[in-house]
Amino acid sequence: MSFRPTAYVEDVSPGSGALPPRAHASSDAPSLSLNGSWRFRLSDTADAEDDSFAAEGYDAGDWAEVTVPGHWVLQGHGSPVYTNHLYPFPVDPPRVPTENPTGDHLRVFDLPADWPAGGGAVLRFDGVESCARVWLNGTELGDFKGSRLPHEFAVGPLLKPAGNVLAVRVHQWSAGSYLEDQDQWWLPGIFRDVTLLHRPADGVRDFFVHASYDHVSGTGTLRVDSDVPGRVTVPDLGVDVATGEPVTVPVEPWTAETPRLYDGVLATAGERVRLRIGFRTVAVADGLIKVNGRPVLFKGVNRHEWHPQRGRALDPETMREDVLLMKRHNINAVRTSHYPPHPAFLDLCDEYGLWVIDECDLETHGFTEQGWRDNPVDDDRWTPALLDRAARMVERDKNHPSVVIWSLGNEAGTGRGLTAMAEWIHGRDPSRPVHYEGDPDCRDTDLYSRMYASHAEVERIGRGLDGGPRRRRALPFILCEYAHAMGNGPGGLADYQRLFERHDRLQGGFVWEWIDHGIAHPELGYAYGGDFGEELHDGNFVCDGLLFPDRRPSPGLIEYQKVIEPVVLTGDGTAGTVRVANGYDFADLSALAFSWSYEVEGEPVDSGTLSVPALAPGESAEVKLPAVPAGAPAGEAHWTVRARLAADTPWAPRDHVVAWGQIPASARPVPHVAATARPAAGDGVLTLGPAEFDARTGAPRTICGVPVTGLRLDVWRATTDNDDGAAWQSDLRFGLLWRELGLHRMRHRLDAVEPGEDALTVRTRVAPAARELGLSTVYRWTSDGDRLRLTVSTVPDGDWTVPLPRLGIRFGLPAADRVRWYGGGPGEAYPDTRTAARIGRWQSTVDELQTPYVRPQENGARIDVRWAELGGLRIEGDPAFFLTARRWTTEQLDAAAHRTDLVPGPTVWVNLDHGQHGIGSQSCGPAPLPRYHLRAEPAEFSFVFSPTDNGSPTSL
Ligand code: IPT
Repeated sequence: MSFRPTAYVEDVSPGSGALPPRAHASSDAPSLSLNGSWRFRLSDTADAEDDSFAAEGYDAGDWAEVTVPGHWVLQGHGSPVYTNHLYPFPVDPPRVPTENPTGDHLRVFDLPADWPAGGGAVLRFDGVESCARVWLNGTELGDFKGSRLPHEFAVGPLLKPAGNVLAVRVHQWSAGSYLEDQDQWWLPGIFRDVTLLHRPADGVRDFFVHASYDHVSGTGTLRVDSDVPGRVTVPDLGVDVATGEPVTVPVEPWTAETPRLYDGVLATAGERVRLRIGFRTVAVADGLIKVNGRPVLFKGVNRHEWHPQRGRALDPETMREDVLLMKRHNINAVRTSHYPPHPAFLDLCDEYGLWVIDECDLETHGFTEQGWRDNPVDDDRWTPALLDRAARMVERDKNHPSVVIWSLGNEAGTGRGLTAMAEWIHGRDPSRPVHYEGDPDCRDTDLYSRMYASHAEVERIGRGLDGGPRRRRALPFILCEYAHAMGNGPGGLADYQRLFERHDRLQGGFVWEWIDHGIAHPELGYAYGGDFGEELHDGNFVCDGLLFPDRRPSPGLIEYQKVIEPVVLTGDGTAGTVRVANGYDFADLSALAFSWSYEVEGEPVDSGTLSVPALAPGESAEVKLPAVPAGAPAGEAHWTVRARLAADTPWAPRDHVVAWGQIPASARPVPHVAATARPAAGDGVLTLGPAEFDARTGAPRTICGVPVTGLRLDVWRATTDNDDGAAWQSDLRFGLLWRELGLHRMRHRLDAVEPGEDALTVRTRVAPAARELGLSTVYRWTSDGDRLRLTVSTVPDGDWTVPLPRLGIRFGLPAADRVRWYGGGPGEAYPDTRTAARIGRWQSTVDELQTPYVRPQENGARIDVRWAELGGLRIEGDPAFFLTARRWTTEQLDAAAHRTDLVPGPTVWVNLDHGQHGIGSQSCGPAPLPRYHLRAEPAEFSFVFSPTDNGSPTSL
């Protein structure tokens, strides 16, 4: 028998046999989940011939089993493939390769004993990638494409009380794959729920809840249109009306900040459907996106569905965890990049309050490789498939108050098909604006949207100086993607936020992206592109989230949380007040309780509550701070003011900190060491106060009794994904420039060791091979007999046009575990990722200082450190410094591909940095702003070493 490709797989049509799309609903009609263990057989090709398995009585006893929902490639059958925009098959639409992994799925089920005799039944698939053909009891129901969209089949007459055989053939590749070229793993399978729904006679079919809010009168107008007439009741509002009939009543509006939902029921003769009604009105008016008459500021994220073991087959707990994490981190908006999510996710957004841009399952990015030639979205043959996708999204999700914007898709170029989708959506649901980023002319859209625009460009757009077509100039602006959260970063978030706050037209943005798509791997920790031997892949570009794959927040999320906090608490310490600004769009501050604490050297001296008026959105006030607590010790002091939840909310308990600010109260005394000790020469050794030096090299051997190795100037960092930049970046990519210059292999030439009257001076020149530029570096050691001071002076010579990665010293300690410091914390911070660093006293361990980026890279610096204690040494900085410590060298970190490559050595390597180059977002977006560049300039910085108070080995 020769191979014959299966026709429907390569057909541009959306499929055949499925029912028209309708609203997702929960009703009192019985249903039967068909999730669970299914019989499974994998073939290499989509062969038209062998469909005998679908027949009743087929014996699948020797087949494997898979869990539905799930992806077979994550269950031991075949393997995942990651590409960003490249199609992992030849581009010849709508044809797909002969090698087309095809999973036959079989499930035998009985109807529950109480399954109603009358009525019909519908079989629903909430998501299957990428194309499926379905049989029930040997009868073919049809086939479908549109992976992240629901498909239903009428099956009533085919059902039997027992022994029903459901057969589903799933093909990894299909014509639909050309429309699903999102930047993510290709993961075939039945990855969302399969459900059998009883359909009572006279049951609800499709229905559309229109619930608007008039902010002038404070009333909501409700009208529920239904294919099957019935009645609509909302007990809390005293509403009892016929479908199709509008009713206006006083209501509390729904917003993401105040997600008021009213429970209701739509009842037809045969069925009762639960309604969760949120009254709100979305409009683009006066060039702004307004909800309930007020402009909104999106503090958003792009959310792909991801779980490190289950891929895109998310369980309800994981979805809830995402929503809770978002709410707790001050995020107020989600773009469902780049496909409609599992329907339960939108229920959670309604309930907890998140603005949603619901995006259609459409991306044809790979056609960019051929200048968009043959792009399906500009080819009329594909338009029915595009319209089918638009309708399946809108019809399924139209009753969610959280969905405020429809998005046509992502990165699909431009074309008539997109216009057809927009026209259809505008006609079907005029109550929501339409978004699409890929058309700079905004022909089909109601907002101007961009991705990864630089700060400067965003500012121009904010000022209305961006020009462009007339239609676009009148539109509000969002960044549907910005701040690429790949690896260490993103940098520059605070600078974007200040622009959004300053210019009305800028209505915020959506960080790319929510979570790293790392796949849990027994040997590698988390796998990324290439780890499954893919012939084409895009490496760790798939790990670019604010959460690590296990949903632990990365420093980027902590930074974002601080940058977007809804209350801004500021002050410079001169006025004895704190300025409190309400940054909510709808809520006043009555849900928050404010407190102050007065800290000296990071130790709380006194604390109390602060009474703050219930400021309206946008309002601010100067609030008096108390008098400085009597008897407060001398030293650097701060007021820390916090805004906490005054009561439990559904998303966080009472006392959860929503916002905080620090106000300096008195400055830090600079550490001083009198240079009274004199270097003394011994047997190959120079002694100065508590330190011993190699007399020949001037390098310290012990400081305060602690052996110290390799102390020297250091400029290298293990380049971050943002340092390295994306391959297509036309701007300077610092990581490459640094390596080209040789900054990762600096040589240290010793010029002089000069013991003097009151100092030991060591002169060096630090420079890379093959280059004329270098850093003349002088180490000057002084001591008062007990403490040791190192002052490093460095002067660049040659033509330094490139900033430095870092500038400081590094050295090795034989042992260190516990770390204490006074300065910025608790987490990592760099010059443009430092907003969340709070000045305080912190403790950690060397291991916990490490940030577990999936691809190892520079990480873990603590900023603004005044003093630190580790390994028996106390180190004070003049000025404050960045502290990094780890059990491997920077070079080992730089060479590692996965966390499992990092093997702790016997030495703890400590970096004390005077400066660090900014982080930026160049792994996809702009490099750090010039003000965060670490310019090669003359610099001088000091460290004072002394033993820790309890410097015994046990406290190391
Ligand atoms: C942008 C894509 O829309 C998104 O899916 C993701 O790939 C992101 O980039 C990078 O992680 S497209 C960008 C290349 C402009």
